Amino acid sequence: MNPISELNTVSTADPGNNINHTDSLPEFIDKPDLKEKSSQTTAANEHRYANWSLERRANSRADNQTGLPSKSKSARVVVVMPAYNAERTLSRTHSEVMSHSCVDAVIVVDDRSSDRTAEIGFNLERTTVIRHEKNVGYGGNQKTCYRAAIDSGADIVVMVHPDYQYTPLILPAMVSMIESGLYDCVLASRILGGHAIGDGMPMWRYVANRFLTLSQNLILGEKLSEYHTGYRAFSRKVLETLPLDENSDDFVFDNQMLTQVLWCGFKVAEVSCPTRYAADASSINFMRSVKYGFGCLGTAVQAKLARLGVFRSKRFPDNLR
Ligand SMILES: Nc1nc2c(ncn2[C@@H]2O[C@H](COP(=O)(O)OP(=O)(O)O)[C@@H](O)[C@H]2O)c(=O)[nH]1
Ligand SMILES: [Mg+2]
Repeated sequence: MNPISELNTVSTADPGNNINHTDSLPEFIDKPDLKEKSSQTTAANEHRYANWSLERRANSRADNQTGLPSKSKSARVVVVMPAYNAERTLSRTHSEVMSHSCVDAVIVVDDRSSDRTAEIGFNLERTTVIRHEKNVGYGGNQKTCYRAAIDSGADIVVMVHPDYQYTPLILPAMVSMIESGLYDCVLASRILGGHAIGDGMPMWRYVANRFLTLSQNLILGEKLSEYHTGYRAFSRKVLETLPLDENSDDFVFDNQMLTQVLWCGFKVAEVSCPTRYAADASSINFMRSVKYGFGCLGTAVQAKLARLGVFRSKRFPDNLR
């Protein structure tokens, strides 16, 4: 299936941005009306968001004072957000992402949400909204994200969940690690630094994360602090190389993609990332997590067997090792 062929796609007002990915305005959007509703929603929800990020931001130095190299115009940075029922948190995530001068554009892919995610996205600056005509799942959503990012000319692509669970404040650090040429992929780790439980990660999730990570490290011979973060940066080369269409359309896509990154020998870095577990952030439920966990183990075993030559896999092809 090619999800792109099943999309309604939207290009938003996009000053200074040259995304030309899509053009047909969707019938479900009436622009003036949406603008009004969107600002109402934003105002109404303003007080609901946890304030850790804003407080931290007020106390932090501006992006151009951090000592990081200033934005190299040769690298186009596109942030992609696979969105599903994210109306409560999309604007906040977006505004913090866009507060960094290193970001050129945002692509929001709405996987046929039942809320106003797409309409809100449509009003965000330098943002392209792509709306699936039908729900294809989290992995299918990311396939669209990466395809659109490549089409838009991205050199560096950062994927962050729009549920405001991961702070956009470390985005420049992630981008600069790729921009340096030292790494192809950067993972924002909730485990590295040891703050996950203090940040509110439920104990059962923490234990499952640690168990799966240990298992995958042992099976794959790697040494990552976690394989399950929803905040990752990739070089264009990674996205052009990986056979992403061979992966699931479900949540295990993330794990399969990361295993492909390792399979191909791309260099992976990790940075510590605080996480927020608030009521307005989404989290997959226990049963879906169990399915995800088995999927992760299955992915690691599959990669190991492919490496041993026991069987051939289109997901882990010999020519990419
Ligand atoms: N396409 C799709 N995306 C989903 C679905 N459920 C959650 N998401 C999105 O997937 C991302 C991760 O889901 P989330 O529930 O936050 O998982 P978490 O990693 O446990 O916090 C979020 O950006 C959600 O918007 C779904 O059923 N379909
Ligand atoms: Mg979440």
